[in-house]
Amino acid sequence: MNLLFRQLYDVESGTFTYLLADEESHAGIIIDPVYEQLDRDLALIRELGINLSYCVETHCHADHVTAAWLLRNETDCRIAATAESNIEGLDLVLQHDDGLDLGNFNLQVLATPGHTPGCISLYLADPAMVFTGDCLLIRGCGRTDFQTGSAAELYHSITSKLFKLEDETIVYPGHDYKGRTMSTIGEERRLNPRIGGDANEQDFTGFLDNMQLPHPKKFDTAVPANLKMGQPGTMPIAPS
Ligand SMILES: N[C@@H](CCC(=O)N[C@@H](CS)C(=O)NCC(=O)O)C(=O)O
Ligand SMILES: [Fe+2]
Repeated sequence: MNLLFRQLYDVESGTFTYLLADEESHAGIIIDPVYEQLDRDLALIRELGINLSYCVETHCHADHVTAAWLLRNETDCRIAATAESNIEGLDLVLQHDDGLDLGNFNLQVLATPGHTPGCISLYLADPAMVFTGDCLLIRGCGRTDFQTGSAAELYHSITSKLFKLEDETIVYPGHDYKGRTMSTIGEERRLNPRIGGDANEQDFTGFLDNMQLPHPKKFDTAVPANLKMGQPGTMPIAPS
């Protein structure tokens, strides 16, 4: 029982896309595909003989447009996300504790709101790995200053859900802006400067509420397009 696993990267937005499949049944899942990377991802899916069952959006992205709609057009995948993501036209509405069946493997949905109210993480018990979207990043976390984010909610998602996983669980985030690719729950619990070590809720929310970051460059294009699963024609300006 082998897991086929690929971590893919979009340089422009710093976004990770993950492709997983059960080598026996060929059932696969893609997590957070990027519009401009459709050809790359589709070629890989076809080369590896993956039957794509699911395309999961960890949340409604604010910084890039999803390739979900385009991928559904080309494969048998069902587009899945939470109701709280407000994404319209989903094939599958996910809730905390739902399981996504990949033959010999099962990914568990963890509701991890905070960056947005509809954010989820996906947990695989064996081999232990968690896809944290924009909840927990490597030595960081998702921002909470738009899309009705909440620093307090994010604190509780990380401490009461993600940090309850085994130390050895590998963390695969939705983004990294410094070239890092993975971490572990134990490492982040110890070393994450915002929420690890001795940091308490007040430290965490105080930091996030005062970050004053500029909005993502594609914010105005990405959010409306992603609310419609990245269907072409739904962006005010087509992605370049
Ligand atoms: N400079 C990036 C900003 C990206 C950004 O704000 N990313 C969000 C995720 S959608 C985030 O939470 N970033 C956390 C951080 O920068 O610490 C862009 O323009 O796209
Ligand atoms: Fe995000």
